[in-house]
Amino acid sequence: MSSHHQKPTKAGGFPSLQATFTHVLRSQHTKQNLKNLLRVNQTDGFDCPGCAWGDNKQGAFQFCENGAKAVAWESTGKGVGRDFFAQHSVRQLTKQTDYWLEYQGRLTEPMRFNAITDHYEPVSWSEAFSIIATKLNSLSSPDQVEFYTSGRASNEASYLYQLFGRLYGTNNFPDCSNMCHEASGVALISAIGIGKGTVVLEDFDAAEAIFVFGQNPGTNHPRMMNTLRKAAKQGGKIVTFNNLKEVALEKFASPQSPIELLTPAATTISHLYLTPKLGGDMAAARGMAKFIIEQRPDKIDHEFIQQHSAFFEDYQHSVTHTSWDKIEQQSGLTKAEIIQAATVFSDSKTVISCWAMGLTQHKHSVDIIREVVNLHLLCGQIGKKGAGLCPVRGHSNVQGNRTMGINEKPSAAFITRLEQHLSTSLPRQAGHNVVEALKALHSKQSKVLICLGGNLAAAAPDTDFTYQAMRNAELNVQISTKLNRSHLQVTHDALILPCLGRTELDKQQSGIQKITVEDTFSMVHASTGMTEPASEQCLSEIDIVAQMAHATFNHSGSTQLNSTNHAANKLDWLALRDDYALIRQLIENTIDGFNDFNQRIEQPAGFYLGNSAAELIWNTTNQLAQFNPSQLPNSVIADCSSNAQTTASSAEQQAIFLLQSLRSHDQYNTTIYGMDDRYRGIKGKRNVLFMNQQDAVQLNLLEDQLVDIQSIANDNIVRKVCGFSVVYYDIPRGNIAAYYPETNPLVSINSVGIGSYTPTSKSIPVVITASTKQVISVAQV
Ligand SMILES: Nc1nc2c(c(=O)[nH]1)N[C@H]1C(S)=C(S)[C@@H](COP(=O)(O)OP(=O)(O)OC[C@H]3O[C@@H](n4cnc5c(=O)[nH]c(N)nc54)[C@H](O)[C@@H]3O)O[C@H]1N2
Ligand SMILES: Nc1nc2c(c(=O)[nH]1)N[C@H]1C(S)=C(S)[C@@H](COP(=O)(O)OP(=O)(O)OC[C@H]3O[C@@H](n4cnc5c(=O)[nH]c(N)nc54)[C@H](O)[C@@H]3O)O[C@H]1N2
Ligand SMILES: [Mo]
Repeated sequence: MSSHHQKPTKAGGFPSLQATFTHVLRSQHTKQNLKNLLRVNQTDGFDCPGCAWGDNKQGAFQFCENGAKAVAWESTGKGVGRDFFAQHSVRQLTKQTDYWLEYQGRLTEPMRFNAITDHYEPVSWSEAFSIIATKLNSLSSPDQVEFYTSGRASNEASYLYQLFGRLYGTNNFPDCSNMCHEASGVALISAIGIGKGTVVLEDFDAAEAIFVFGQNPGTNHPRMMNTLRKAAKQGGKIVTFNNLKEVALEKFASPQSPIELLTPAATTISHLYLTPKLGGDMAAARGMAKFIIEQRPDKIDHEFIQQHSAFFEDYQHSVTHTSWDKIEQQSGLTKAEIIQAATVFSDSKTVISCWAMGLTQHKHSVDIIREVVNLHLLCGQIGKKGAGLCPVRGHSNVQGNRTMGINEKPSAAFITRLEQHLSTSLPRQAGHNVVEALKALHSKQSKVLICLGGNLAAAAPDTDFTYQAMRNAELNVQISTKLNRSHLQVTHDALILPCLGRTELDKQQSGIQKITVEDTFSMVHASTGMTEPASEQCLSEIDIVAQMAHATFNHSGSTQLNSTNHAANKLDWLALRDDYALIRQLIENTIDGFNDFNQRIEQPAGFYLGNSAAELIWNTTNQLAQFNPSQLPNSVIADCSSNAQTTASSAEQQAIFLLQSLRSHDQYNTTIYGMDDRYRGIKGKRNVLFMNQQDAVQLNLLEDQLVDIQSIANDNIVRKVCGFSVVYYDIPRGNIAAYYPETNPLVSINSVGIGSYTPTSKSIPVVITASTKQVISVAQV
């Protein structure tokens, strides 16, 4: 295919090393950052804030290009304090890009929004905590507060935060998981009785085949590339299912191999690379199961099925009644391609399946993931060395957050255990997830939003709706390291509370503190920062949470909310803040798997929390792993666009495309590091639309031509983004791709996954039109 945008022929290699150092050099803290990089993921160092992939704490260096960007980004010499905010009103800041906002540097002092002047103004920490305490004590119900968490917060910070929220009286814990791997959790809990991956890093050495579904590790989990490269070199077969041809999954050169670093040499990663249609992976996996059941019955693990599973007959019936026509049509793959993949799967003694957002952000994501689980149950590929399921987590501690109780639907057992230990009663009814929290704020049912990290305004769907929801908050509290869009969605009262980052030295009364995190393999380990804090005024997240709780529960004008809450008053929040080992003791006393917590984190690689399914223990209702006999969905598009066809016909019979929103190589979620996407051949821009050349030609669209994208929903709200330039790309016809967060305005707040409530950001039905902007500019020329 001819395109102006040349993709490289391999990923990694020298350009990767070069980019690493460019980012470090640009950060204005070069020496510190080089020192930092050598301590990333080392025994005595800090956990890389980049992603949740595990490591073995051995080897010369454990960082990758994008981990280096994350480290350098946090440790910058630039600061944002009172002078900055005096200079810029909130209105002015709103006009800046996400890139510009974060590029201004680290937040250095607590600030309060003044609605009259439209500026943030300095506020003392004690005043800030008193504002929060007064507000929380004035509400008529604790369910009027939303406690959001992003997945970077440590185990200690998130544990304390959920304790604060629950003792205050609510389970409103919307978190980034709700937009991320929620479907994995829901699917795995119902299928195998635990919502986490069943493999550990060592299993990859023993896997004969590794399936990678809907994931772009070259950019988002670069350390996983070393694992895949090693597997490929040892003769393991890697099978990729990805809507796009991602170069790192084709060919990868390790920056740690001198030959691959300096010559064109690279390792071929994928033995087989299939490009299904968006949302088509359930059909693809169903096809694989159909082939095995009907053509290779000898590969079915009957012993496993009999001993360990339920509903196999129902599943078998469902599979045999799924037609190849439907499988081919919905997956966009041919029967022959699916059989190739199925053959690798069934011929391998050990198989691991990995997946990320390409499976989790669809309408029927829970069923897609359950179909992958079905395949593993069918062939007994779980609960043995080298085999199992691996949802690859995003944020570096998002899995730990859930373990610590950041969950709007806590299990009864978890609450009971907390209640017993604290001799109190806690709320049991489900709280709000992200979509519900935004709706509650939008309707003014909720009145306060507290965010422990993240950037909800830019991460959440339906941008206009989300902005309005946040602006409706009577108090918006953002605990952050960098200025972002979420600080600007304010009309009433708002606070910016600057905190330490993962790389920074955290000194409290009892000395230098470490925190702990859990990686995607359920390994818990310690992390100690070493850089001097960005400002003396930055507090640790734990300190901020402890002081919010202390102020709220010891408030002089205390209402019945806390005067009845003896447990909250009894807890010495400030003592917990002074010595994080005490928080770990509390965790040990209330959460399974954390025995001798303080001792065990002294071990170099930390400790393994264990996984019941990996031990063939199924914590489901009938103590067996569950086959899911669901039929393929009639449509992969969410219901909110069920009348898409009619809307489209009124819009001049325009072709409907399915859009996925994804990450470039130069971003960390809503944090934009730069405007390039090296692995996809994009330079200096982010408003691009990847589309199949034949589709473009049919619409008379030239490469680089500007287009507008409008989504289709049945609620008469116009959701549109303008001025995206067309890039011809290797993508199935009818599918298109563009970056997140630029395309978030297109995702309806009502378009969510069944059973997961996750915004369907990988299958947005849209129409494309030549940009009117461009017509004007052409006319001007
Ligand atoms: N550098 C960096 N690292 C990160 C992040 C970051 O932004 N930057 N974000 C972190 C977070 S929070 C997360 S959750 C992870 C995200 O990690 P990924 O899930 O890798 O992130 P996305 O960019 O959303 O990529 C989705 C991939 O799935 C493919 N895909 C989309 N839809 C489908 C589909 O229907 N079927 C199939 N088979 N493929 C599909 C896309 O082509 C793309 O390759 O990364 C984490 N690590
Ligand atoms: N359309 C679309 N939308 C998506 C996605 C998609 O693929 N497409 N992906 C979804 C996914 S997977 C996720 S996880 C969410 C991400 O949603 P979030 O986790 O809310 O967003 P981030 O961009 O990771 O948050 C960045 C901000 O975190 C703050 N920060 C960074 N480090 C720290 C720290 O150590 N402590 C504190 N307190 N703050 C810190 C900084 O101020 C920074 O501006 O977005 C989701 N939204
Ligand atoms: Mo994520």
